Amino acid sequence: MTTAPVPPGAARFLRPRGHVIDGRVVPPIGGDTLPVEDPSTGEIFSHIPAGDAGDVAHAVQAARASFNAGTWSRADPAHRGRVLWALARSIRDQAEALAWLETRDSGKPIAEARADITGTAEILEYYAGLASQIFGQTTRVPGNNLGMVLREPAGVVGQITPWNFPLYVGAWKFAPALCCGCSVVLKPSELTSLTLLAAAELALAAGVPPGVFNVVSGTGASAGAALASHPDVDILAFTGGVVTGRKVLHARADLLRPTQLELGGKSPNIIFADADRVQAIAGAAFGIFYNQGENCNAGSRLLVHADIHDEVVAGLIARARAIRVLPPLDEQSQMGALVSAAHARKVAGHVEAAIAEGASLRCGGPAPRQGHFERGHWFLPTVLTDVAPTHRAFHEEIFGPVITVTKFSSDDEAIELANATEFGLAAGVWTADVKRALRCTQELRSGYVWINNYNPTPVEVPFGGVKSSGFGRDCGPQAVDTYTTWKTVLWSLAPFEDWYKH
Ligand code: TXE
Repeated sequence: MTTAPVPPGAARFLRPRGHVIDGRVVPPIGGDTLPVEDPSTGEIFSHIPAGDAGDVAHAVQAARASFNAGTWSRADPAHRGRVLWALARSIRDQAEALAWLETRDSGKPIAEARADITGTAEILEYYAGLASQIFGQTTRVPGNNLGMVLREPAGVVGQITPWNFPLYVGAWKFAPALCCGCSVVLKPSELTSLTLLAAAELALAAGVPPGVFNVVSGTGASAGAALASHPDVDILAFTGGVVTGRKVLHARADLLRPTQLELGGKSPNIIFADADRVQAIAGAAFGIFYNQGENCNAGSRLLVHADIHDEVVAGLIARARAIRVLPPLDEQSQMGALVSAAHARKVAGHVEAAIAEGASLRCGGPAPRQGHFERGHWFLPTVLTDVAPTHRAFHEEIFGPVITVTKFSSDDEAIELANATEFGLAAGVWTADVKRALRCTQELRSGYVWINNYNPTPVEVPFGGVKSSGFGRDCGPQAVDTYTTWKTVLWSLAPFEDWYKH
């Protein structure tokens, strides 16, 4: 085993001394901390500040003051772009340290953590370029008026983020918000806060003014709920589970304030009989097993044409068994540990329920408690076949390395099965037939469709869902819609006409 060494820069961010509020590292008001566990060993290797409503109020106040002061909100967009570019550069410079921290915090393989960090820099670079490309509109309107429609930064933005791609999905939120000139208060998942606390410090060094990018760590019930229900938060953006998303939306409804939600899914990955089998099997495996399946767009429901079902299942099982489930810092690791004991129990419960309902466990399940699986939260790549649309496993998000396989016999049936879910985040289609592919893009009810591909989510194009997967979009120019508001200015070019003159 070749274990990635502790990179020199990691020590600086390993034991955070506080939240990052108003340009300073601030210890939590209550003085409490939360333990940070290495999911692959169960070792407590750090502590993070346990923020509460007081810390959140402090951060929101700092964000509001910085927004009103205009140091960022009214700065030249080109300046904002240069600062975001400098932050991207600093993240690239610290890439190995950040990847190492991400791996320890989340349990994902070091190779995948490195991809997250590179992706984070790419997100920042994209929004650095976009900062000067946010245009309003002008139009002549009746009465010889000039209508100017300005795009303005939306104000103070609250962001609540998950544990599966901590820094990467964090950047999906904070990069466009900063690009637009907003001030941000971000609450990372209490399970994985290290890299976002680090990013807030790096942002300060890169030139983001104090108070513009604040990170407050803490539990969802305490810091998260306080942020979601804070009356001075203009926009709230959330990525997480459906149950929490609903709570956040209730809090925001009481305030009558806009909200963006990305809530995961139960995404179908459809293999038609004419598909390139080798590629489709590789895509199905990558679609579900990347990041231990802890992926909102995981291709968790494989739909396979009956004629090729057995061949695809055999190929998938071979792939699943070949994945190297190793300690995540091992350079050879292709799958790490699940994020927590509670989550591992939940995943195991889903698999047990599926078997009880008639599914066949073809490979995988909880890892035997021996060797490097003795401690930590391990689950092997799992394939369940004979899964019927009536089964819970067909409908409920498992969020682990578990794929269900269901047969279909016609295109109509494939599309009907694909859409038979309350979610609508993503879908994959494997076919050599252009017409069939186009029909799927039109009829699949989801925010994302991959054709002969699965998983890439480049920042240039929007990401988000329909139905219970949420609304609003991360990424692309579309994210600017979340973090800006329109202001209409009507400028008269003619003398004012007195309505009461007669
Ligand atoms: O996420 P939570 P959990 C799905 C996945 C997973 C399930 C539960 O199926 O098994 O959700 O995961 C904060 N007010 N996804 O419970 O709770 C919390 O601190 C405000 C899909 O770990 O949704 C964290 O920062 N905030 C998903 C964030 O919400 C609250 C990624 C997300 O955690 C809060 C993660 C509250 N009352 C899980 N309670 C995706 N879309 O990718 C918690 N939080």
